[in-house]
Amino acid sequence: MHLTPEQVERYDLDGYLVLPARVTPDEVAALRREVARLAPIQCPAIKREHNGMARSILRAHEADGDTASPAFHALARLPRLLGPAAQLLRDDSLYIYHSKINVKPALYGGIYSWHQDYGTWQRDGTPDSGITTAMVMLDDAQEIGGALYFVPGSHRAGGAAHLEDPQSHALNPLSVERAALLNILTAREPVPIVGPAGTVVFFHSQLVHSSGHNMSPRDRCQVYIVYNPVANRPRPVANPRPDFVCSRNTAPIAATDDGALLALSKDGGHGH
Ligand SMILES: O=C(O)CCC(=O)C(=O)O
Repeated sequence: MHLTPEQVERYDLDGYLVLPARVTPDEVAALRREVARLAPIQCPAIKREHNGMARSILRAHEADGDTASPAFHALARLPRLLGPAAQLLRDDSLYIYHSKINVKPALYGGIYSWHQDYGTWQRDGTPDSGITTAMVMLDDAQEIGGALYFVPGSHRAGGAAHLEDPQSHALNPLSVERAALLNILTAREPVPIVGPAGTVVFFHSQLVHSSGHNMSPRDRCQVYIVYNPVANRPRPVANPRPDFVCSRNTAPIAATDDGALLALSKDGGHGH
C-alpha cells in the first residue's frame, strides 16, 4: 500500500493526494460507532457548535485521556496511513501533532475560513512546514455538505500572512489576510474534495484550504491525523496551546498490524 513515485510527485506538485477506498466500509462503520460514543462526553478536548453539538473531537488517537479510542488509536497507526505519511515527509520517525474528528453535523456544521495549518503551527514553535495531514472521510463528502476546498499548488508559494479571525469558531483562529487571499484565489481555482466514505486525502501544512456550512441533511464527519517528524517537534514558546492541539507526546509511533482496526470492529470497536 505504499505510494508510487508518480503519487509522491503529484503530492509535491499539488500539495495533496487523494487515495480512494483506503479504509474499508467495516472499518468506517467501527469508527462511526466510536464517534457516536465519544460525542456526548463533556471535556475540554471536545469543541462544540453553538447549539452544543460536537464540532471537533480531539486526541482520540492516544491510549489515555477523556477521548481515548482504541479504534482511532489503531487508525492513526495503520501501515496504510503511516507508510505514505513517511514517504511524503521522507522521514520514518513520525509522531502525531494532533488528531481531530470534525463532525460537521447536518444543517448545523459551520465554516472554516481560508487558512494554512502551518500559519498556527509555526506559532506553536514548529520549525518547518514539512508536516502532512491524513484526512479520512467517515461520510460521503459532497459539496453541499460543507466539503473541504483546496487551492492546488498553493503550498509552493510558502507562508501567507495570517490574521486573527474574530468570527472564527475554529480550533485554528487564524485566516489568510484578505488581500493575499484574493491573489491566491484569483491565481488558482479551488477544488472541492468530495468522495465516498473510506477515501483518504493527504495534504501539506501550507496548502490553503477552507470549508463551508453543511447545508445538507447528512452529517459530514472527517478525521484529520497530523503526522510530524520527531525532529520537527515544536520548540518552547510562551503560552503553549493545550496538548490536545499541540501534542507533548513526541515519541515516534510504530505501525500496527494492517488488520488491527478490523479486528476491533469485530469486537465492537472498544478494544479490551
Ligand atoms: O473539517 C473541515 O471542514 C476543515 C478543517 C480544517 O481546515 C481545520 O481544522 O484546520
